[in-house]
Amino acid sequence: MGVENTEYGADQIQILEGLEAVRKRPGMYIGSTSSRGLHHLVYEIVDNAVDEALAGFCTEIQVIINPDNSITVIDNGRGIPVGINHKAGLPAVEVVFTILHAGGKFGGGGYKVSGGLHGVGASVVNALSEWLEVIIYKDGKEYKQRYERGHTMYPLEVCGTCDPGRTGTTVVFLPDKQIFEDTVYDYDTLKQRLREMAFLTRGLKISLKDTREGMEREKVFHYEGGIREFVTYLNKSKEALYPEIIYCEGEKDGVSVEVAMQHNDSYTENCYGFVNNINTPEGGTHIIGFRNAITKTFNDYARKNKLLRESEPNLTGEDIREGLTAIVSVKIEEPQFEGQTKQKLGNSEARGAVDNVVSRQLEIFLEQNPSVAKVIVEKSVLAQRAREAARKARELTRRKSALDSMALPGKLADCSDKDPANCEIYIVEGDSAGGSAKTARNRATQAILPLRGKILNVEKARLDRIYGNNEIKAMITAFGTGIHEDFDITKLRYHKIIIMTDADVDGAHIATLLLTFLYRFMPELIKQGYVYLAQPPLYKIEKNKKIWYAYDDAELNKILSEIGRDNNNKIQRYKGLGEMDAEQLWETTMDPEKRILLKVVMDESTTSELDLTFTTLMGDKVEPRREFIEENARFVENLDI
Ligand code: TSJ
Repeated sequence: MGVENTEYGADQIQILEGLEAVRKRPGMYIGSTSSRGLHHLVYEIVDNAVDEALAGFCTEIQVIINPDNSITVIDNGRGIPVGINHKAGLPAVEVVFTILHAGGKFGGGGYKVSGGLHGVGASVVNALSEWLEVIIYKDGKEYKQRYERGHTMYPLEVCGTCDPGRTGTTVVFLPDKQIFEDTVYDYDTLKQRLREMAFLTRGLKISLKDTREGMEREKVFHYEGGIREFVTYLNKSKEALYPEIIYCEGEKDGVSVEVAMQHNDSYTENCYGFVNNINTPEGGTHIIGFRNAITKTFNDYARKNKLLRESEPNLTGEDIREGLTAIVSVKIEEPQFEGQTKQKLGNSEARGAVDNVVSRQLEIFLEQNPSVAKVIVEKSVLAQRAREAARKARELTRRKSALDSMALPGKLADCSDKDPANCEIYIVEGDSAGGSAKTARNRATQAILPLRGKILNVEKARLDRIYGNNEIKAMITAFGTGIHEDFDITKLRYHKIIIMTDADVDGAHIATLLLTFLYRFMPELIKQGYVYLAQPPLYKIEKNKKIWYAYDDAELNKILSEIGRDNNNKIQRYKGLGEMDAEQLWETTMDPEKRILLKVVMDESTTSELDLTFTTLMGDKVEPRREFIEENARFVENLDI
């Protein structure tokens, strides 16, 4: 007894201190205790099962949302080892769940590739769960252990037998209500991330099942094509320029590289980097390596095959990436993350590895597919010319504003306060609504910029046309930030940019065109929370000289049931902002004391999905666009009601 038990006790103390630290400062380990952190717990557990798949021992992962919002994750891998880990004096599985930072390396086979925020380990999930149970199927036995808030409830036990061929790990956990602000799982959030994981792990079948009452549904993700299918998926609402998906795969200096790409007929670049299955919105060395490789390879090919005249300059990376959708996925043993949010890959060997793998294989692909090569080079040459024209247009506007330093657009009714923190600008659809807004506004702090007619769809126009567009020029000069390489957020003249459009489908469309412009050209404005949508009312109800406004049908019904449904009611449905006079517009939509504003937010955890939603909306295919408008509310969060 003696000796071993004492040591066990000492270990236990250390363990509890470790997990106590996680409970004291959960944000340090999972980023936040908001809904985002809550979902992170699932990804953390699933990541461990995906590692088992990457090691070649697991083909299927099931994720189940249980009726009580606990989560079950089941894999058919080898099962977490149950033998005693001699350093800790505990079964390996108990080490995994109770010792902080215990990775998946149990002697020898160091397959585990842990990512940035992820890979902090199952023990963190355990520490932040009211309870967690692990069941392991191995050697014809079923092993089980339970923990509560990180404390082991009983030694690992054999609780039954199983088919001798069966192996796998099942984890069930209930996130702790003492830790998380909100403990209700969102099916769509999990669905998006699990789909992404399935794309990134070719052949792995991942299913998601919601068993909560009234929400029952299920989805299976299984892509034999891996990231090739990911690219097809991202391009699904666009026209591909050629049917092939260009695919490169290889390994160098311990970095495994996988790249898939295809151009579409749009003008924007959609390249996503992943390191150990985690996306890197800030890019890094893997993305630099990819860009170097395609710039060099396409220029070499174009010169060699006389697709570019000797007098013409080289294509830039930007020219070649116009309309390019690409996934760059690397796996690396010890990733170094840099940058403000630790989302940028720093390992220099990743640059060389991606450059090398892509250069060699892309060159071969281009030699073997000359018609595809020609289409891409021709598109790039057009992009080069448009870029040159855009540069000239920009230079013109820059020179103009240098001559006349306050060259604000003529249509802008500016506010008098000069402190941006106090100031708002309303971007208003149509001249008549713009007129009412100008009359209604608080001249000190509210500026009005009316926009006329159709807003240019920046997804469907080249840069020269975009910079030549009057509405867009007016917005750029009014905001004051400049654009492109000149963009400077500290020069922003208003801390609220409020889009005010009619409360109908056309209005929603105009709002999304404006959001698309902001998202593509000034994403920082959205990221830093400066962009809002105004919410004009849908109905005016009048009875005995008293007036109510309703912002949706539910509110209309509520008001009507309160004041009584009778013939003295006058209900007006507003078809547009223009139907309101200045006073009504102020009262319902612009008065900071009474109005509803929706803040536009951007969830960066699944960048590719967000981007898809925007581009789907702007694309040619009607059906996805309608769906988007209906789901539009997903982009925005309720604000100061
Ligand atoms: F970590 C965890 F608890 F969160 C978790 C781990 C959760 C789930 C759902 C699955 C897993 C997991 C771990 N699945 N498969 C494994 N495999 C191992 O831990 C394992 C098995 C055998 C060997 C070996 O060398 O024989 C090595 C390892 C790492």
